[in-house]
Amino acid sequence: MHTRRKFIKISALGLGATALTGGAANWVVGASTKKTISAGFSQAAGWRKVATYCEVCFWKCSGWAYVSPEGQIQKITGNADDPQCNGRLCPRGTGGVGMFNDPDRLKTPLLRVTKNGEQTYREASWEEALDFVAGKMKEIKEKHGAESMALFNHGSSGRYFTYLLNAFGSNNVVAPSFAQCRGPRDTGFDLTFGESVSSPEVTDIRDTKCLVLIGSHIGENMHNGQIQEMSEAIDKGAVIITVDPRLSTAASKSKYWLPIKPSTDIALLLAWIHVLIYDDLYNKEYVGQYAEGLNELKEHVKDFTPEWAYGITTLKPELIRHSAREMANAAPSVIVHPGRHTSWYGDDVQRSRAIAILNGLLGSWGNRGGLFFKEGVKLPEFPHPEYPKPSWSWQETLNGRYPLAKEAITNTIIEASIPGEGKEHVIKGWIVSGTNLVVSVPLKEQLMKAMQSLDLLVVVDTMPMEITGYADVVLPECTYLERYDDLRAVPHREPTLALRMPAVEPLYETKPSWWIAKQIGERIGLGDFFKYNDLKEVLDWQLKQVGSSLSEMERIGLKKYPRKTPVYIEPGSAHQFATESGKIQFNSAELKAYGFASMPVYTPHAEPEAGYYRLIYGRAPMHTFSRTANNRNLVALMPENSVWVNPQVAELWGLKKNQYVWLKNQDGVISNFPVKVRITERIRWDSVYIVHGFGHHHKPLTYAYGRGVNDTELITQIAIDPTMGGTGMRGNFITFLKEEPKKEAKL
Ligand SMILES: Nc1nc2c(c(=O)[nH]1)N[C@H]1C(S)=C(S)[C@@H](COP(=O)(O)OP(=O)(O)OC[C@H]3O[C@@H](n4cnc5c(=O)[nH]c(N)nc54)[C@H](O)[C@@H]3O)O[C@H]1N2
Ligand SMILES: Nc1nc2c(c(=O)[nH]1)N[C@H]1C(S)=C(S)[C@@H](COP(=O)(O)OP(=O)(O)OC[C@H]3O[C@@H](n4cnc5c(=O)[nH]c(N)nc54)[C@H](O)[C@@H]3O)O[C@H]1N2
Ligand code: SF4
Ligand SMILES: [Mo]
Repeated sequence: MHTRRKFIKISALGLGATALTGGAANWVVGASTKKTISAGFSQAAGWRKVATYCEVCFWKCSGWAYVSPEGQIQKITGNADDPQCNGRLCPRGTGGVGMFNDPDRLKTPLLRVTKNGEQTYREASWEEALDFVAGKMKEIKEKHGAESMALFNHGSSGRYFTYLLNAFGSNNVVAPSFAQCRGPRDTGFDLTFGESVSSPEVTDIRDTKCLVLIGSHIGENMHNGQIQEMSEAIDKGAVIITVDPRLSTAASKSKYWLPIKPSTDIALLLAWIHVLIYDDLYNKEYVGQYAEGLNELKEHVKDFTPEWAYGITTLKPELIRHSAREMANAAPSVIVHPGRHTSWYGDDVQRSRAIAILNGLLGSWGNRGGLFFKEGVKLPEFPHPEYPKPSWSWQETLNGRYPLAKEAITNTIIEASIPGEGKEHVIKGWIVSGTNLVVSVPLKEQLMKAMQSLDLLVVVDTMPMEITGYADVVLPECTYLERYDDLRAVPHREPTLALRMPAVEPLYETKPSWWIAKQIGERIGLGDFFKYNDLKEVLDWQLKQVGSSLSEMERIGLKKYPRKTPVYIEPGSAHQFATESGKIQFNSAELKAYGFASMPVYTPHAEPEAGYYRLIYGRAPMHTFSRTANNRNLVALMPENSVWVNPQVAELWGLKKNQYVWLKNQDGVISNFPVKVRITERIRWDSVYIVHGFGHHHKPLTYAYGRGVNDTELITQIAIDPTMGGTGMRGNFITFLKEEPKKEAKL
């Protein structure tokens, strides 16, 4: 069974020699051979300025692509009216054109075939590829029910396939950006305040007097608006407190750096809560009016003194006290940042709850310089028939686990795709769009087993990423610079709408996802759900409902709308939070009802054995996950990752600067490739740090292949959060191999 779907290296096929040559030529001359689209308006140099929003990460900065009369995309800049970027893009957004120019892009649909007993891909027409997908989906529906189709997604394209699946009769839609990312924080804040902090986060950093970052490495985590606001706040004298085992960029700009022993944050948070309550520093008026459960919380944290926390976190009691006092001095203009990637140690909802409670004690939500109330433009949905009601959905794949999961969990959908005796709810087909599961989801063996068991695996991507090698059908999407997409309508401080339109026509045989989803839909009898010829019709219709039009948006790119509701709590108002009682929950009845601790508790986690170091990972400013490792504009800024090692450790191991080593984890898994050693005091001796997203092992990524190391392959242990299924990935430990390991020892 395990050889049913063999991994195919697209490059090994000598595939599309002509397409590849075409690619190389286009890499040099851009899109000059292609017709450009006539919308937009003239610049002095004859360049057109075309409205877009960035897809290099999910901050979605609004910007302009400048296109020369020859049809080349010359540059991309930020839209000055956009409060999310204020006219400035980050290095990744500026380099986004490298996605369009990438010579390794997917160029035509590909179909898996067996030739002389060997599995391979052949180029296919869209007609053929779409017919194949539609045929298989119909078959799956007849045999197993529509619910047996699942979608894995990330980014703009996921929306159209979500719609397709909902119309088909399935709501098994899942994204690693929940269980592997923001899920624990969303759940923790939801339990406490009745709502999550959203994306972009509702942090009022611009006007804060004190910003507390707990493992949130803003500056390397390059969320544009946050960074701009953070430097504005620093200029205005804000105090930054950073808790990180590594001297992050943010830590280097901080008044207090708390180099915590990794995995012990909850002890620190409990001690901070203790100091705020027992030293009488919390915001009494706010807590009295808006929160409940203070007495229970006070009793709960009685013994969690800074001295107690010192023994766990290695942070000096005075440092804990002083930093707590700084927060209280700044309150309510203080933010204990909720973080974003919060699936760390398996008790992450508890940690996020502690962070939420601190914000509650300080009175930050609803006050200037704290967390604000968001508002967005409500766009009506384009009319469509009612979705059929699925007879089961992702909740059933939980089998009674993770009762607080508000979104589907990647690993349970993967698990549900492996048939087993007595398993009632089995997934038989996947559409995967905009997510490179092989690099983003831990537990590779489980993933491989699931992919081998499927009846259908469709991958929609722009690049030949690892995941494409497992597909039955690969559908090449055009990049964000070559397509219309849904309007950006995310709520934030100011309601805005932003448009993405094509700067140039799609290169090669690539197509936008809205078109792909519609084509599949029509082939499986769902034409009524796609009653438009072009997404432009949908956008124009939606815009006209909110007093604009597509032609206006093509001209301005971004439109601001006046707020109808207050940004902060109006003085004296009886504000109700979105919890059941309307009050902030220090002691969560909901957690208690499910048998979980109703207030945060500290639990010790596994420690490295002698000779091993905790593997921690994060971001670099010039890359996004694994998606940019082949982008020629961005690799010029950072070609590969390195492993950060403390000088004491380097000395112990005799490691030299820039030496290449292989990493081996606690389960004997060895990295596919060697990685450069960076010796630095900026990391604690008990941990090593690597930037996620490198070490690609798919040869068609001609630049990224073999450069650096992939953290995911070394994450073979996960700690699952029992409340909502988040997969904590930081309980893995590595050691160094100075010699190249024997081939058979590798994964
Ligand atoms: N080990 C480890 N694992 C992690 C993380 C980590 O730090 N370390 N981070 C976690 C976090 S925070 C998150 S949010 C997830 C993110 O993980 P994913 O959801 O996998 O997100 P990306 O890495 O952005 O997805 C990249 C895929 O999208 C494709 N793509 C890019 N643009 C387009 C497009 O326009 N259309 C289509 N169809 N495809 C496109 C890329 O080519 C690539 O295959 O990973 C999580 N997993
Ligand atoms: N440039 C760039 N920016 C990005 C992204 C990107 O790919 N590239 N991705 C975006 C996405 S989707 C996300 S989710 C965010 C993720 O970014 P964040 O939410 O900011 O960060 P994390 O990945 O959780 O945390 C990384 C930091 O945690 C520290 N750390 C590790 N273990 C511990 C610990 O036990 N305790 C504490 N206190 N700190 C610890 C690490 O040293 C590192 O500095 O970044 C976003 N921004
Ligand atoms: S923060 Fe950077 S990569 Fe993300 S959307 Fe904005 S410009 Fe693009
Ligand atoms: Mo994320």
